[in-house]
Formats: sequence, structure tokens, C-alpha cells
Amino acid sequence: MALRFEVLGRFNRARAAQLTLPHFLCQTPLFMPVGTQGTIKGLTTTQLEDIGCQIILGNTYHLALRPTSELIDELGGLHKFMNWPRALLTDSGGFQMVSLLHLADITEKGVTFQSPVDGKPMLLTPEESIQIQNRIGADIIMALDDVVKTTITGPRIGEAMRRTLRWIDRCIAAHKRPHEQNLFGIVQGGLDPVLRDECVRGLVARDLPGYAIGGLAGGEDKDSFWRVVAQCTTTLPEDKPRYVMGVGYPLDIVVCSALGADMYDCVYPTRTARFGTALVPEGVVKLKHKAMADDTSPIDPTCACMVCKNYTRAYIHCLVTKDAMGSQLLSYHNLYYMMTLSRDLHSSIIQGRFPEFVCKFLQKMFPKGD
Ligand code: PRF
Ligand code: ZN
Repeated sequence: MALRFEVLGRFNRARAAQLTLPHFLCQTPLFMPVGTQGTIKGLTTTQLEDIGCQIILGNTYHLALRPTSELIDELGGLHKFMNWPRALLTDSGGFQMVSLLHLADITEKGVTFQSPVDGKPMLLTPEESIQIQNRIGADIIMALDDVVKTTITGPRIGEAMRRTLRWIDRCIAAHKRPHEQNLFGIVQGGLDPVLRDECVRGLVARDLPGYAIGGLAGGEDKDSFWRVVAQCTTTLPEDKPRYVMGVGYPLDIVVCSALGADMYDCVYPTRTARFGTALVPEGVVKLKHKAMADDTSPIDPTCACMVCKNYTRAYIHCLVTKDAMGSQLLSYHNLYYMMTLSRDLHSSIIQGRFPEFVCKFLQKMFPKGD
């Protein structure tokens, strides 16, 4: 195991912890921005450090195609290649292929897909995913899982969960750097509590350094989503980190943290920035809206970020569809907002004022009369 997870404080099921990874000492709950191609679009790694990002996510599938994992390995690993001194996590690639390439096909061997480079069929096996992730060198690597949408029903859900459990053994056997990189298992099983329970027990028996809750945030209703998170967090071990994959709406992060989850990732804050949307305590501000054209206030007057200290809504409105700087400034602010949210969750849990924090958060987001 290449991590330490120390719970520093609790409030009911919520926990605040210190997660010590090979490249960084992280405070949880934490949000991980997604840097698909070895970059968080439009931001330098120095800016990411300024914002307070502790760990960022890269995708095995994208990095394996370009620049290739062999080249990253040769050049000294992804940390060095992208000049990021802090922690990194790579996702295994299966989910990205299934969600991006609708032609992907899953068999017991692995995930087959058509290469976007030359159209030839390619196969990503659990062994290959781990080998690629070992070359990339992230602090946390993810097992290859069989992901199905939570909105489908029937025997495919159980099949995918059982395959995910069979693949975890192939991933563990293929993992060559357990002292430098932490392999997390992924709980699947759709919305079925019996399948989720079987998957949790199967993964916990493998005594992995951390566990992810997968297969969510794919169009299911909030009640079902939160119920699965609640079930998994109550059955996963207390002394290991719990990561809810693909979750990034601020409200979901607050709810999942109250339910005992520790880590999150999502493209939402940076993707929505590129569409001209800023995250604020009241919800969102759409900078493209014509009302912004002569608004001389900052995006969020209560935000202490570089963008809110220096630029007006009017200026960002003017840039937003015309110059890359518009989405860069919005991405900066949105990630600052996510880091502030993570820190506030951590400190409010430690200081015993988590309920007050949640009340204030909800009152701002849903003011009376709305
Ligand atoms: N599995 C993997 N990556 C993911 C997910 C998953 O279930 C999700 C949730 N839909 C986001 N990213 N490997
Ligand atoms: Zn700001």
C-alpha cells in the first residue's frame, strides 16, 4: 500500500481526513479536476497549485493514444511530463471508451473498441490497463471495470458487477508497483442493493488501499443515486478512502460527503466554464446572458479568487465566446469555487460545525420563495 488515510474528524457519517499519497498530502473531502490529455484545459500547473488543487485526474485511454504510455514512461512519468508536482489519479479507460466510443464492446477478455487513429479494432484488457497506468505513474490507479448505465435493467447489471469482480483479480495480479501506486477497486451493481452488497464484500475481501463507487451520475434520479452512495459508504471499511466517480455538482458533493464519501471527480466545473457558466453560492451565473454586458461586479463578490479580484462580469461577458481567455478565467474561478467547497467541508467537519455549514450552503442555493 502506498497511502495513509487518517480520519481527523467526524460528524455523524461525514468524515474529514488526511490522505497521504506519494506526491502529496491531501485533505478530504476533496474534488479532483479532470485533465483528460494531461492538462486541465486552459490552466497552467502553477495556476492549479495557486487555486489549491491537491490531486488531478488523467485518463488512461486518452494518454495511451497520445502521447502513448511508453513515451510518458521514457520521459520520466506523467508528473514530470506535465510538470505537476502534486498527486495524480488515472482512470482505467473502460468507462471513457464506453461513454465516448459507442462502438466499444465488452467481453470477458476486455473492452474492444475501434481505434480513433486508424479505425482498427483494439482490445484493452485489465492487464493492459494496469500496465499502461504503471507506466504513467499516477499516485492512484483504477481497476478496469465493466460499467453499464444505471438506467438499463435486467441481467446485464449483475453480469457487469461479477465481471468487475473477476477483473479485479487480473488487475491485482498485473499491478507491478504496489509500493508506489495505489490500486482502487470500483463498486458496480447498478441500483440493486443486493448486487452492490455482493460487490462491496468481494472488493473488501481483496483488501485494496481504497474503493470507488462507480456506475452513478449517469441519468438516474437523485434518490436512487444517494441511496446507492449511502449503502456503499456504510458497508465499505472506515479506514480506507471512498471515491464517488463522475460526481461534481456542488450539491451532490455536499450530500455524498454527509453520507461518508471522501473523493470526487467531474468535468462539470471546467466544461461548464467553457460554455460561459460560473459556479457561485447561489447556483450559477451565465456570463453569456445580455444582462452581464454592463455588469461591473465580479463573478462572485464573496469569492477571493484572482479572477473575482481583478475582472468584471462585463469583461468576461465580452470575452466568453470570442477568446480563449474567457473560458480560462471561468475555469480558474470554477475550480477555485470547488477547492473552497472542499476546504469548507473539511474544516467544518473538523470544527464540529458541519450542520451549520450545510444549512448555510442550502439556504444560499435555495433561498426562500424559490
Ligand atoms: N467507472 C470508471 N470511471 C468512471 C465511472 C465508472 O463507473 C463513472 C461513473 N459513471 C465515472 N467515471 N472506471
Ligand atoms: Zn472567483
